[in-house]
Amino acid sequence: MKTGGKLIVEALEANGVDRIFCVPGESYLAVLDALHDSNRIRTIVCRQEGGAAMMADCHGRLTGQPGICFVTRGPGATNASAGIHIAMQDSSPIIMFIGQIAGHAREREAFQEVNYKRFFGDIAKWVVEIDDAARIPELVTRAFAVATSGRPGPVIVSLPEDMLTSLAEAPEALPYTPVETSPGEAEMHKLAELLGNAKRPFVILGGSRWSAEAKSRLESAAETWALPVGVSFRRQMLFDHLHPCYAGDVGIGPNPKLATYIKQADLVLLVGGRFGEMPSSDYTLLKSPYPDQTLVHVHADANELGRVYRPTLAINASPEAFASAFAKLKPEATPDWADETERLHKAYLDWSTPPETGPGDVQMGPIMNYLESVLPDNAIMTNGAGNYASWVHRFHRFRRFATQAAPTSGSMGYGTPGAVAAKALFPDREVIAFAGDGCFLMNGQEFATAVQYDLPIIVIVVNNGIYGTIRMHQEREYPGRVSGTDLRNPDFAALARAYGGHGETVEKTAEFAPAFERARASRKPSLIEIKLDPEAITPTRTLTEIREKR
Ligand SMILES: Cc1ncc(C[n+]2csc(CCOP(=O)(O)OP(=O)(O)O)c2C)c(N)n1
Repeated sequence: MKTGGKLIVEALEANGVDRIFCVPGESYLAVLDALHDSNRIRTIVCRQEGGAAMMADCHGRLTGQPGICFVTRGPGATNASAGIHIAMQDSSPIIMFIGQIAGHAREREAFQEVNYKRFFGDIAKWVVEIDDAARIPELVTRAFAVATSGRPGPVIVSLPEDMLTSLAEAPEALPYTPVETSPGEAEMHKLAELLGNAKRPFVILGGSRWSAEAKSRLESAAETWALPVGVSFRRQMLFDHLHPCYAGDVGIGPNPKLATYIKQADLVLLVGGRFGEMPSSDYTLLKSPYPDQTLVHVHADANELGRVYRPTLAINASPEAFASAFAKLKPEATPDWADETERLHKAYLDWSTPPETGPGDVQMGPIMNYLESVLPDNAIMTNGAGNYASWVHRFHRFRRFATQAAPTSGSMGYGTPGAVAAKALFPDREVIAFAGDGCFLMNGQEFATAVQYDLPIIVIVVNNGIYGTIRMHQEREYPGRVSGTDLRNPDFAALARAYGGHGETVEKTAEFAPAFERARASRKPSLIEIKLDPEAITPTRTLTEIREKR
C-alpha cells in the first residue's frame, strides 16, 4: 500500500521525468513529501505559477517531452493559466498537476474550490481529476500519451488532497508509448507529382514535434528540390537561416518581397503548423477556406487538416516522419525555380541586416550586429511579447534546433521563465532572454529562481518607458491621445543586483559590448537594461512617423 503522493512520484519517474517546476501548496503536501525521497526528480521551486507553467512549456518546447509543473488549487491554478494558454496555442506538451480540495467539501464553493474541467475546458487538451489513488499509474501515463500525441498540448491533472493521502494498492506504472504518424507511399507519390507540376513552390515550417534530425532531413530535402523555405511566426529554430534555401520568417510584418512571392506561389507545402492568424497575416497570405495555391498540408493531427484551409493534399504525419520520407523523394528533372530560391535567400539576407542608425543615443542595430558576432550557434534566445522582440525575430540568424523559446500566442512575460528552464536543460549553452520593460515585470520575479539555482542567464531589458506595442497601435488609431500606455520603471539593473545577480545599465550604444562581456564574465544571472528612445518603436519607423502617418 502506498500513498497517492508516492504513486504520483513513481508514475512520473516511470515516465522519465527528471525535473518539475512548482510553487508549493498545502493541497499537495503528500506529493512534496514523496519528492523528498526521489533522487531522480529535481524540484525547481518558482515564484509565481504563471512562471512555473511557462518553464514547463519551455521544457516541452525544447525537448518534445512533457514539461511538468505542480501548483496549488484556486489561486495557484488560475495564476498558472497564462502558461497553459501558451502551451495550448503553441502545441507544447506539458502536464500540470493541481492539488485539489478534498472530496467531502466538493460543490460547496469550499476554500479555493474550482472546477478544473470547466475552468480549463477551452485552453487545455485534456482535464482529468483522479479520485482513486489506485488509478494513478493508468491516468498519469495516459496524461503523457495525450500531451505528446497528435497535436501536443497541455494536460491538467487534478489531485484531491484526500486522494493524495489515501493508501492504495496500485499496479506498477509503465511509461507511455509515443504514437508516430507517418505518410503513406501514395501521399508521397502525389506530393512528388504536385511538385513536378509546380512553377513557384514555397515551403512553410511550423508547429511542434520537430527534432534536430527532422530539421536537418528537411534541410537536405529542400536542397535536393532547391525549394525556398520559410518558417512560421516564432518557429525560427526549424531552419538554418544561412542555408541557401532559407527565405525568411513568415511572422508579423514579413519581408514584403517574401509576402508577394507567397501570394503568387502556385504550391505551398505547409509542414507541422496550423498557419494561424499571425503567420498568415490575418488569413490573407493563403485565402481561407480555399487557397488560390495548391496546398499540401502536413500535420500530425488529422483534426488540423482541413480545419482552416482546404488542402489539395492532406498528409497526416508528424514533422519527424514526414521529413524522413521527404528526404528520400527525388525530383525527376532539375527544378526550374532554383534561381528564385537564390533570389529569395538574398532578399532575406538584406532584410535581416540591421539598420546602423535610429533615434536616440542607443542604436539597437549595432547591438544586434554585435550579438550576432559573439553568440555561438547554439545560444538559446527567449522572449515574450512587445515591439522589442522584432529585433530578435528579424535580425538574429537562428541556425540550430532548440535555440528559440517564444510564445506564438503573443503572451508577455515569457522571456525570463523561459530562459530559466532553458538554462536548467542546457547549462553549457548561453541563454539570452529579451524583454521589454513591460514584459520583464510580468514574470521578472523568476530572476530570483535563476539566482536560487545558479543559472547564469542574461536578460536584456529593452526599456523605452512605455507599453510600446500598444502605444504604437494607439498612435496609429487615435493619434496623440495617449491613454494607459506610459510606464514609470524601477532601476532594473539595481533590481537585478538586489536579487543577487549582476546588473548593468546601457545608455549609449558603445556601452553595450563591455556590459555584455562583464555580464558573461560574472557567471551570475545578469540583467542588462538598455535605455531605448521610445521613438525607436520599430527597426524602421518612429513613433512620430506612425502618429503623423508619414
Ligand atoms: C499577458 C499579456 N498582456 C497584455 C498583452 C498586450 N500587449 C502586447 S505587447 C504589449 C506591450 C509590451 O510592452 P514592453 O514589454 O514594454 O515592450 P515594447 O512593446 O515597449 O517593446 C502589451 C501590453 C499581451 N500580449 N500579453
